[in-house]
Order: sequence, then structure tokens, then C-alpha cells
Amino acid sequence: MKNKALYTGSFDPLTNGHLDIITRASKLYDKLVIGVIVNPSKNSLFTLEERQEMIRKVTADLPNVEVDHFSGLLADYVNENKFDVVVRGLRATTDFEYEIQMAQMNARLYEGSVETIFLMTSPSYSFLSSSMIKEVHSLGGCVKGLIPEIILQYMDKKNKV
Ligand code: COD
Repeated sequence: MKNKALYTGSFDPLTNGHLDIITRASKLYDKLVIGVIVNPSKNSLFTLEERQEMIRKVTADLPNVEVDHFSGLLADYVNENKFDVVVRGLRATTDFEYEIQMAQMNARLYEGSVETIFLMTSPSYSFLSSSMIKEVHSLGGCVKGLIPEIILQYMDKKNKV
């Protein structure tokens, strides 16, 4: 039984595409930990604390979902916390090329049997990325329906809308 799953990302910010993967994965495993990477790039819009806080708020109705953070190698975090499964989301063939490289490199680094599981994006979110949301919002475009309402409020505050 593969019951402890991890879903990682920079989530700067979390989008409805991410939330869709989280909701679906939470139904597949007993426990799903969302692992927020500590320093994905120097240009993060949100701090680690803000990203974790936003994710906790939008997943409050999913009782088997927890939010944590990690730095360094994903495989080290997986090994230290004994995850059975790493969940990833796939939007397009371009994601696939990067994801297969990462999954195969990580497979060499995992201790014990850890599987990477891919969930296909829902068609309505297949074009969606955090960077696109940030760009459109910062230039005054409407991102309603693409990110949770709570996160839109955080973004409005950051961009002083
Ligand atoms: N629909 C479905 N899935 C989506 C969508 C969407 N619209 N948007 C994003 N996703 C998926 C992504 O494909 C990914 O699976 C996940 O959601 C998180 O996405 P992001 O963009 O927030 O985060 P990434 O992909 O930039 O995060 C990458 C990590 C932080 C996980 C990665 O860089 C990492 O593991 N770093 C640690 C260092 C390490 O171990 N390096 C060696 C790797 S071999």
C-alpha cells in the first residue's frame, strides 16, 4: 500500500491547476504533504511563509493534506521523511521532457521503493502556470477563476491593486 505521498513545487503562487492536482491526489493517498521549496529563485513574488500560509488556507477543507517546506535535494527530503510516492502534474509534452529527466535522476537517489506518479492536468488548466499568472496580474489583467480567491487577495495586496 503506497500511502504517504508528496507533491512539491515553488507555488509562487499556487494556481487552480496545482489545487486540482492536490485535490485529486488527496483522494488517492492516506496522507499528502505539500512540500514548498525554500528558495526556488531570487525573484519569488511571495516569501516561503506567505506561500505556505496561502496553501494552508486553500487546503483547509482537505483533512489529509499537510503543508511543509524543504531545501536542497528533493530526494534527500523524500528519504528523510519516508515518502512512498512523489506526485507531479503534467500539462504538455514540454513538461514531460523535464519531468522524465527529473524522475529518472531522482529514482537513482531514492532509498527504497519510491514511485513518481503523474496526474494529467484538467483541460481547463492546461495552459496555466504561476509565472503567467504573475505577469498577467502585474500588468493589470484579470486572473479571476485561475487562482483561488484567497490567493487573488494576496496578489492584489502585493501588486497594490
Ligand atoms: N496543471 C497541472 N499541473 C501543474 C500545473 C497545471 N496548470 N501547473 C504546474 N503543475 C505541476 C508542475 O508540473 C509540477 O509537477 C508541480 O505542479 C509544481 O509546479 P511548480 O511550477 O510550482 O514547481 P516546479 O516544477 O518549478 O518545482 C520544481 C521543484 C521545486 C520540485 C524542483 O525544482 C526540485 O525538486 N528542486 C529540488 C532540487 C533537486 O532535487 N534537484 C534535482 C532534481 S533531479
